[in-house]
Amino acid sequence: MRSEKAAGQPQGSEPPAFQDLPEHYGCGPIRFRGSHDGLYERHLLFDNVVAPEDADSRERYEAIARSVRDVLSQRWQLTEQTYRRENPKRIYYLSMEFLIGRSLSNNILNLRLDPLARRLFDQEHLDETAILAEEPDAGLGNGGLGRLAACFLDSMATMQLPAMGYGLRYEYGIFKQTIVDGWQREQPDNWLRRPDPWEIARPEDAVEIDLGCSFEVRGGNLRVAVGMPSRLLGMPYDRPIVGYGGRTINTLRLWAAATPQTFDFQAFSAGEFVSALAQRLTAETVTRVLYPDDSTSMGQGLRFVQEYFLVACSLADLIRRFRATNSDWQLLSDKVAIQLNDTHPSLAVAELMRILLDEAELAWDEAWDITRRCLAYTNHTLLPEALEKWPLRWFELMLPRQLEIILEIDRRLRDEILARFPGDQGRVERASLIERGGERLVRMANLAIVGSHSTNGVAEIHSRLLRETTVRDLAEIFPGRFNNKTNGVTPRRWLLLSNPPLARCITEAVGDGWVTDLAELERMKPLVDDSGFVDSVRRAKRMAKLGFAEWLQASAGIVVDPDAIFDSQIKRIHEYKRQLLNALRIATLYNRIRENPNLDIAPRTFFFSGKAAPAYHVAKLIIKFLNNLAGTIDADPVVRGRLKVVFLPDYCVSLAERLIPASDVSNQISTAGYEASGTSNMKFMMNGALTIGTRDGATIEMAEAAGEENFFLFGLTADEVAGSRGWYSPLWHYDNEPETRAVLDLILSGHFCRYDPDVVDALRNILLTSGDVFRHLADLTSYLEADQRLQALYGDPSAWTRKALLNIANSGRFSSDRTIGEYAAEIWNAGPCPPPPERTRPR
Ligand code: 26Q
Repeated sequence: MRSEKAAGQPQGSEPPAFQDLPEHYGCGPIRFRGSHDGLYERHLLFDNVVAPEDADSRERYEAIARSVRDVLSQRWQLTEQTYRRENPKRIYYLSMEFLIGRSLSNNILNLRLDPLARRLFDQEHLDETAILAEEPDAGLGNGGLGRLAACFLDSMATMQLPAMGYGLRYEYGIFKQTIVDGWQREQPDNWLRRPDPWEIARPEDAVEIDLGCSFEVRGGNLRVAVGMPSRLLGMPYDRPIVGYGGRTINTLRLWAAATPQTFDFQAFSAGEFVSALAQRLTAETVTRVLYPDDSTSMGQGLRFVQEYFLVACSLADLIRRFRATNSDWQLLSDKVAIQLNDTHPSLAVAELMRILLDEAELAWDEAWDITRRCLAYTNHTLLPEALEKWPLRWFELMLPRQLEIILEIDRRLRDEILARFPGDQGRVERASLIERGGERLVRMANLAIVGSHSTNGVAEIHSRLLRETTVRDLAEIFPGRFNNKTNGVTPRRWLLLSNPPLARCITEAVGDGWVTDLAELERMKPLVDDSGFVDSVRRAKRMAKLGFAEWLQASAGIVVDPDAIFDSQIKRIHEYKRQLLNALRIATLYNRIRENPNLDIAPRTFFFSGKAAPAYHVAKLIIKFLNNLAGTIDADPVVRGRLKVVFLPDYCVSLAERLIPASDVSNQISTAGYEASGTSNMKFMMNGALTIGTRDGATIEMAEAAGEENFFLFGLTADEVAGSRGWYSPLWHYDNEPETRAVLDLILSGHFCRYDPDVVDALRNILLTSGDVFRHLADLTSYLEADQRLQALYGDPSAWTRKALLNIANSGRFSSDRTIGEYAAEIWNAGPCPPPPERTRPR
């Protein structure tokens, strides 16, 4: 035995291996209880120095997470080794947001370690729910765009694509929302307070970034110090992205900003200890916090620096990787595909040109050709106020070389347009990268379109409107660049992980192929009339509802009736998403019951959840109104027990994972033409909720897939909304529709807002006086009609479940695997690069 040899080790021979240390080293033999491999106890003991029986649930979470990481680390580095050896075309997904949520249960699931984890939880009598809840959500995003990036990473790893995500390691993610007296309050999300077992710092891969100016903090604000060039250090932190099956493990690399010189020694010796350190604080400010806005972009200098920092670090890193195995710059576009998640990283056009011109010393035409072949851009919004435009002055101060390049791109673009459309100066101005008039602005969408080979929207209607309205001139100049990639969501997190009862029921019926090929759900179709199967789907929904109700009571003390229809609208609070229209519907139902207490109406619980951008006053007011509505209904003895409104604070990925499986009804009711795609709509669909919604975003394609007869569509179309712009009047609806008038009279009488007359004034203004920009009143009547049909159907449980089942069976197209397959084939021209299948043992 090696340990015997070690114990009797004669001096001068080989020292014992660590695991062979004899008892007299002071600790006695190390023993681990249980029949598993003991990783968990080892981590508790050696990382936290705590006995398993004394550990608290946070320590347990860390030990389990580290054990899971142990299991994946070998495959993780094997994946990277394979990419280095095979040198395939790599995909880089650049995004200012990755809304990851929790990782432990997802990684266990994707590694197929769930049976092992189950045994550990059982043997050690661990409280699984409490332990999983110790992991903070990684909330590095605002909403749809950030969550889409996270779903894409899951799909790319599952499909064994050689892909990598690049983002920022914000110290503070999306703020925590609390509700005080009905109003939203924001609290900082200090998610990294405790060590995060999923991140690995890679100081050896740090990069240095040059800026044309310095920054100082004055009076709490970041200010530019002109004419003082500075450097930032980009410190990478890697997170594993486990593909389903655990064969491919890709990397999400997040950059943290730091000062390159750990100390300014000269200042230090001159007695400037404090200011030397203070400068370091300034550098770290750059990645301190995620901007909590998802619809306006104006006026934030620090955001501009954040965007450049992401671009500069990521490009430096991927170019270094390219150069390690390739000497010919001409090969760059054969080896690198860079996807820009919205315009936020679109400075990549100028930065890549700078690298190719100044570092690779290529000629302009060569550099331009390579840049365009490498880059592709995804647009996520048509809202004009959300289109990024940065003051040209900021470029002068911070990025003078990049500005020079942008102006040269613009000069050539103008020449090209004039050559093709002689005399059309209007078109030149509209398509230009520079907006003139007032202060000169750089139009980031135009930069991204002109400097890339592909521009895509995220649903058919959105891609069409993008081409026909938002950037029409550029679409006419470069028609071949424009394409659609309808969004999708990962069925691993959004069905297999979040809804075990339904996932089991589906697998029992059609096998488990759907997990990696969601189109397989279609095989459920022949079973729609099989009453046994329909019953099992109904029971699965019931279990999810019971589970949610239990959790809600335990965690928030809120009691809901699982026999009620669970009717949800969960998303950012925004006027165009029309939470107010939902409130008008609920207030109308309330009115109907009060006027006719014997009304036969199915009990319903309406769930709202979502955050408002802290500076978006109207959105915050909508939250207040929803809470007042909830309170008034709860206090009304006639309506209480029949209708209930619940506003769930602090919407996040983990809350969505709980509520979506439990929901019967999904509200997707944006003003048509405004929601680019939506993605929660898809999650609801695959979890067997029925959708009541407008013809907007991907909801249109979902209804097409499920059959309109299995959907509750209502309201104006996007073309009708656009066409009504000249003549629409909310007053017409108030004057001519008795229920519309009644509900407005009730709301404007202050019935729900007795102590908040300001809220009433604001609602009057939004819905009537200011012209009801988002057409709430135009769609209210048809919303109520669709709602009536939906209620009637609920009275027939097997007809309801039949429709739910057809929705699930037709949701296969909305897997992010399908979306990523299209990006890979049609934009990136890249394919899988699987690591060798056998387990390799450490040498
Ligand atoms: C820009 C500049 C400065 C500060 C913030 C921003 C910013 C940040 C986030 C602007 C927009 C966003 C996020 C947008 C977003 O989430 N859009 C949603 O993207 C989803 C995925 O494609 C779609 O499904 C939704 O329809 C779309 O609203």
